[in-house]
Amino acid sequence: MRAHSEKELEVKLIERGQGHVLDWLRQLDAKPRRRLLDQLNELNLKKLDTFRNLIGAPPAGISFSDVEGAPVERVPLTPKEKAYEWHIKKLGNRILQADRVAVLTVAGGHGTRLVGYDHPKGMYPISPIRGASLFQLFAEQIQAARRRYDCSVPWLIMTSETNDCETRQYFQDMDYFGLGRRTVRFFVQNSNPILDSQGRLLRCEPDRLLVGPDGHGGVFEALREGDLIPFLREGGWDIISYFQVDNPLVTAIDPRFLGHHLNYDADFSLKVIPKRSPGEKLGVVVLRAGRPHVIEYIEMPEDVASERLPSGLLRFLYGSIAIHIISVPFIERVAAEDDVLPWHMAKRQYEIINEDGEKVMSQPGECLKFERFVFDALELSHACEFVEVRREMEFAPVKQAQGQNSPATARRLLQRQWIEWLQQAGAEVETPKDLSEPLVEISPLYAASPEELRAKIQPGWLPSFPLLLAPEE
Ligand code: UD2
Repeated sequence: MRAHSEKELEVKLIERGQGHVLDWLRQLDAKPRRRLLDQLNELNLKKLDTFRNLIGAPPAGISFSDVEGAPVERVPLTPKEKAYEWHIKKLGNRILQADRVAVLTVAGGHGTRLVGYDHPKGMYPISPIRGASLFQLFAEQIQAARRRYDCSVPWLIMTSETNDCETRQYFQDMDYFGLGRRTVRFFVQNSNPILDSQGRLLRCEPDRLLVGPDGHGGVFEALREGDLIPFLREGGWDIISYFQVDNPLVTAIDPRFLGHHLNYDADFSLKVIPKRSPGEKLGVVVLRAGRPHVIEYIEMPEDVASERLPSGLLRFLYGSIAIHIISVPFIERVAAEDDVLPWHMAKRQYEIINEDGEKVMSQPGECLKFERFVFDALELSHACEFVEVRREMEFAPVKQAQGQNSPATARRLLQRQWIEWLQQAGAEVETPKDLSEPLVEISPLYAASPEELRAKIQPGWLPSFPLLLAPEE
């Protein structure tokens, strides 16, 4: 982007209702003034215009007259369905053996709800006995898949301006968890200015604009700008297994999911679960005028979310748990087109510099953040597949410090899963009533599924707790 002269910049800012920024500049000494000017020069004015227009004319609420629940590939129950799934899984296995799969984790969010933890969320020590981080659990799953399928599975990690350095440093300190430095690729998503309700720029420091990551939908632009599309193409990885950094229960590489994606010739597939309650914070999967779509929970009016069919089931039952398979040619197509994904505006609260130059907490909802959502790309897909999974096997998001979706609930769910694996593998174990204490942990490097565990333990084995099953150092 060409740097504007100061005069040009002044004009452009005034034209966009940002005259107050000139006062900020006047009050700063040379060095901080330069810093702020550099940041202003880097602003994407086209996006700023878009955001200001959005504030002036926010999109109308969704009309649900042409919206219906999306068809879903259900969890197999009958012998016939299970036999079909066996073929699907085999297809997935073949794609892995052909080394076509890369993993992508979106880890650029601010994680502001995890109060008290001031590092990238992926570094959070989540496992109950070892205290392994979210990143470590994913790394071990990738390592296990590489061995199992004899493939290379590169790992792409999207960070943002605020957590990129610390994330990279952490991986370096952990020696990339043995994955090999060249096979872990970081790329940084873009940031957007955060605006007040009049569309005016805000500051987080006297010489720094308040900005925030541009949403996980920024992944397309960021992959393109990070030159990762040629990397994927050259390596022959044409399928991406995508998930969020906050879910330690994710099956990072899932042959069943991959198989469904390929079998349907989809370019975007999503894992879904039945919502536990109308208000559960999951985007719901629907057909809108016949086209696949995800309606984010904040855009779903309460009365619509609670509507039930005569069967008693929710009209919009299935929610996305943000685990996707995305084909690389599709990513290339979306990334090549600018501005195809819509912007969503969210009201938030941040620390800002007020008119008197003091740092204060803004009013709740006073600051407007602009984000894109990866699932809006569904609109552009030729074929997409919604695949139902079991909640207790796939979804334990760490969103907030306490209560539901906290580290404590995630640890309980991880332990419950490992106990079930032990039972399925033939060990003599009862499910304990209280799973809040560290009791059991199975590293994916020891066994990444009940089948792998069965090959390692004797039927009738009576383990003692706490039990850690991990490869010997
Ligand atoms: C997300 C989904 C929701 C449901 C839920 C499941 C959205 C908008 N909603 O809700 O439908 O599937 O997850 O857990 O996604 N991230 C970035 N960059 C950003 C913003 C987010 O990398 O600019 C990452 C972030 O690090 C996290 C993930 O995306 O891993 C989810 O972000 P969130 O916590 O804002 O989404 P949430 O929980 O509201």
